[in-house]
Amino acid sequence: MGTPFDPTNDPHRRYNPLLGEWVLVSPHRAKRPWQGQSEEPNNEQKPGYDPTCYLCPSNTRVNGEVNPQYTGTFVFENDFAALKKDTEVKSEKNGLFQFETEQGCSRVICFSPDHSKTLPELTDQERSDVVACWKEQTRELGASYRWVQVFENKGAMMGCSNPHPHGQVWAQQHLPSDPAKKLLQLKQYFSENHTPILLDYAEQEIAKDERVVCKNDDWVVVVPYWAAWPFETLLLPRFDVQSMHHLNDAQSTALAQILGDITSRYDNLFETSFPYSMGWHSAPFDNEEHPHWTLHAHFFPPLLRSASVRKFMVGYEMMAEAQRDLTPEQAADRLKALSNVHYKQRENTNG
Ligand code: H2U
Repeated sequence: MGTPFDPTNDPHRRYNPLLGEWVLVSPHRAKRPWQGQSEEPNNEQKPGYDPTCYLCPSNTRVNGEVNPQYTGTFVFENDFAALKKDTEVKSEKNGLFQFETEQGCSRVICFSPDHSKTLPELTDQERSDVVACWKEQTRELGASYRWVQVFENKGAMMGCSNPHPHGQVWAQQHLPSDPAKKLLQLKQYFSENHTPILLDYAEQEIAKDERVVCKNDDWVVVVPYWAAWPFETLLLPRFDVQSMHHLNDAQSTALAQILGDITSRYDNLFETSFPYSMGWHSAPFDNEEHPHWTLHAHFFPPLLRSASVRKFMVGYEMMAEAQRDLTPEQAADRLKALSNVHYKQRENTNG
């Protein structure tokens, strides 16, 4: 017989009830040496305005259109949209060969005219304007499309094509694969427990206090028990709400505050602009009630050990299932111990 199971050291699998998938946790692997790829952290101070940036106010985009002299958020139709609203509706199933056309739209959302800033470096008021913009886009696109995906790719490591602070919104007629899986899981839990899983989960995480990174009266950020990415977090409301555009003013203000908190902690972790993909899951827009659904956001950041060493989701993860090294509890402890004041602001205050 081996030594008794130690979750901080021994391999185990954790269940993700949102997707019905498992994650392999191998904490002992965090100690292994690394001689692989190192990313080049980019800590260079950007100018407030970059004449060569496609997203800065009054600059000309790739397609020749000129951006207005915007002063807050600015939304435009993606010049290289992945989805088009007028694609002919068509589907076909021929044995193993099945397709359906998709109608939708993709837009770019500039968070600020200031090229040098990122979400954590904006003021609470400026972040509130971003939240208002997300709400407006969700409301508008939800009137025409079944799924509205608000997201942000931050940093070149996550495929972001431009350092200007921006995100995107894509909307489409069909429910994409992961939200479709999630919908089934959330419905299943609700039919068995008569409460939304994510409200139960938020309450239980707050009570346990093992994976909570930060919270305010309306929101909580946790490293989920089933996190796959090293410093993955889940941003949850502490009240019943299905969609982004249903947030009231106080809830939106509290959201702007906690967004500043978690993204500042992320940047403080390795004192670098922390890359991630984040996105919002509002309930599908299909004219049905969704009492099982709770609005939430995922942050999927790739960095593992430093500003230059990332987690690769490759071989085993591509072929079998997600795998992580440090435990979610260790990741939460690291993030929780950090200041929520952005390191650049501290440097400025300290002269
Ligand atoms: P990402 O950095 O997350 O890739 O988002 C930037 C988007 O901006 C990208 O999808 C679009 C790209 O297609 N874009 C334009 O629509 N017009 C431009 O002039 C440059 C970039």
